[in-house]
Amino acid sequence: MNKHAKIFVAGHRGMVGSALCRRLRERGFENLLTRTRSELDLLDARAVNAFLTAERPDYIFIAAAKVGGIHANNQFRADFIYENLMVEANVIHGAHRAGVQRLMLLGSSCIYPRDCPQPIREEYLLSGPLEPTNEPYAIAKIAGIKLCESYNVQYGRQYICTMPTNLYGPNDNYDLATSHVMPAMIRKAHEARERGDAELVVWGSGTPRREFLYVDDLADACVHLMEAGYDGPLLNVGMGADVSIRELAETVMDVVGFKGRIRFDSSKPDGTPRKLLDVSRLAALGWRARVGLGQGIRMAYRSAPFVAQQLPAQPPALPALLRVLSAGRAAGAAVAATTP
Ligand code: GFB
Repeated sequence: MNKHAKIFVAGHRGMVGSALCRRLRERGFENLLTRTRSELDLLDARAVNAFLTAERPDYIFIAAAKVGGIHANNQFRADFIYENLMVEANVIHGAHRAGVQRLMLLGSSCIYPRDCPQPIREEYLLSGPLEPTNEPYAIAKIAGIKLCESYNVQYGRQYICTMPTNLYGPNDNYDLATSHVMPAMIRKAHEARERGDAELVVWGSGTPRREFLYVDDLADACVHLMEAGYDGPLLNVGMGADVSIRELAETVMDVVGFKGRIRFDSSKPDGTPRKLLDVSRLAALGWRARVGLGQGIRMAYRSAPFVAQQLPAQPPALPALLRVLSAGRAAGAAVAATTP
């Protein structure tokens, strides 16, 4: 990849898109092309075509998507399938029409069958029924994969697809009604500690298992693949290890310093029992995740809006921050109270 290459990051304000921009800049790519939703509506095929034909980027990363946790996926089923199908169709077809040769579509581990063997290998795609709570979203993402494969076969494009496991990190969604479990746990534990609550409510039974990847690790993998010129089939991106939702809640409570007990709310769905990706295909290409779960949760907690606002304007370097956070945890004190 030429360092002057023009790179369009669709969805640059989201958690994944902003991490991709950070990583691309770190790697010396400065010619990044971005558009906010009000500048370019990715649901509008005509506008997307006009934009891509005028700009003709060398590379495209599709990080734009309608995403959410188990409740949002289940509740806003029409929005999830419609918006994701349209964004993928518009950007992928528009890219082809504009002569863009290289593109990466970001998907999700929920594209795989609900009850497939673990860890999940890429070839299990379309081998069984999907998890009902996120079927519309998964169908849209599978359609995106098939769009890429079809343009590659019919027109010789190099449109690749990466399927990350559950992600977390800076710019995550902390709205408790629509978020994923990680930001929900961080916010709930923080607020429970601030209020002095006796318990923290965890949806479902706590037994489902999930794999969590810090979003900067995902961005590193994506840029690594683009730079390496990867143009093979679908690739999983994960840590290669998972935890139960109960273990996740306990780890988050430990980081945040909440000492109460957990109460499970069985009126909420569990979703897929387990989603652990087999990452051997990616490992064979020379990439592995670097941020461990405890370290990642500390960094995510530090960047959460309700914590970041309480910290000094000039944050200390990361190692110092981690010391501050663990000191706060040991004392059971608010992060704000332990920082100068
Ligand atoms: O992260 P999450 O919403 O999505 O939930 P999925 C993971 C697990 O955490 C489920 C439990 O078993 C939830 O019941 N959980 C416990 C909670 N407490 C909470 C809470 O307060 N909030 C939330 N949100 N969950 C999504 C898919 O599935 O994952 C998407 O719906 C996508 O399509 C995404 O694939 C990565 O991992 O179940």
